[in-house]
Amino acid sequence: MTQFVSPDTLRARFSAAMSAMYRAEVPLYGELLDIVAAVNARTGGPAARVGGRLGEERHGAIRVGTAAELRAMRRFFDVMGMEPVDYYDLSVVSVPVHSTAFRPITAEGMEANPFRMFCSLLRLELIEDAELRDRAAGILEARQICSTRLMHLIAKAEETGGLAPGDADAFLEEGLNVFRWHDTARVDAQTYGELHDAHRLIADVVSFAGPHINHLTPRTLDIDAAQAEMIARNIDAKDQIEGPPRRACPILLRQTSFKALSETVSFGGDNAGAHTARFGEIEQRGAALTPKGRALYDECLADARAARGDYEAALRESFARFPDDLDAMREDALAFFRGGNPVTYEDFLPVSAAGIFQSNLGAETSNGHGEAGSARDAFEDALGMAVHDPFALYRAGADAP
Ligand code: OOG
Ligand code: NI
Repeated sequence: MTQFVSPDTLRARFSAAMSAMYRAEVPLYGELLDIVAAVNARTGGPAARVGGRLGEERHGAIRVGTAAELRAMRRFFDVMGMEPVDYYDLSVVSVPVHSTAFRPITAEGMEANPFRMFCSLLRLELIEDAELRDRAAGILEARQICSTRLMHLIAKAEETGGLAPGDADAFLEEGLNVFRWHDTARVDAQTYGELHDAHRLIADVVSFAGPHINHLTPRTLDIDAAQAEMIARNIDAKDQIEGPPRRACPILLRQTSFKALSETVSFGGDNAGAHTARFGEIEQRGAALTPKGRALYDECLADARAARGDYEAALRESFARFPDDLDAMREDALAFFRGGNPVTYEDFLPVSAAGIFQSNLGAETSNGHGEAGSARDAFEDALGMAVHDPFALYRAGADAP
């Protein structure tokens, strides 16, 4: 019988290889890893009880252009035990994409290796200019983000139930190439400019040979300390941490990032320009909330965002309504628990993701795109399956209430 390399092993090797590649491509990412490792080493208390996975923990993000590309990504990540969880509608903040996150769907899988990939699909229909929209679609149709060899290996894994060691090596090598940075655009400077004027993200997705990884995010146990250290090192960090305020009992997800780098790209010949896409992010994870807890979180956040004046103060004030005590959180059924401890939130937050997108797009995010509305059905059609419901996954791994 053939001995297959397990999906957990493939995922762990892929995550490590991505980290090495991004570290070489974006040295500031390496600096973030150093900061996070130092902060985590000196953070004790209950936050430190996150098991052995922490040093290996990271998520990445990519953006694809077509339904076919999204489906290829779904099949690619499935080989490594990563399935689409949740639907994120970014049009609510005028970003023309919608997204899911590929990740292991069991607590055991997350423990074996917690690598996740946030994956956005461009919504070409949100380009208002019909001529430009058709041109962008044509450019995307003509590219192949996965090599023939990679597609062959994915099909082999699907048909035979896994990959033997030699095939696994080839799969990982070909897979890594999909997410590599290309400093030469596939479009001329004129086209790039038009795409960019429609939306900076459209230029990012359409102009290159593939969906370059745009950030890779390590997990810190104390994001305030890590943020302070970023600032102390003169890293161009966002002013504000996204998500809930600092609490004794962290909930969901808090994130911050350094702003996207301006990088030189070639448009053929000696025609060069600058493109900003790649950045660095860090995150702190807290308890996964029940639907009731999430509704309360959304209310608190909406209140803070509606308030005038100092946002941090408004955030602290509005979240005073959210009990910051594990017993109260359990009694009020606000969070999921397993064996006395909160279950860690493994997913993302649309409003936080929006803040991350926005901070890296500059101030002019909207370019006239209104709120286009959710297109979840279209997304799931493109994906070729329904996304998993995160609440159902947390419930399955938690103690009965
Ligand atoms: C993805 C932004 C979302 C997060 O951590 O919320 C994300 C992107 O910029 O492509 O990664
Ligand atoms: Ni991220």
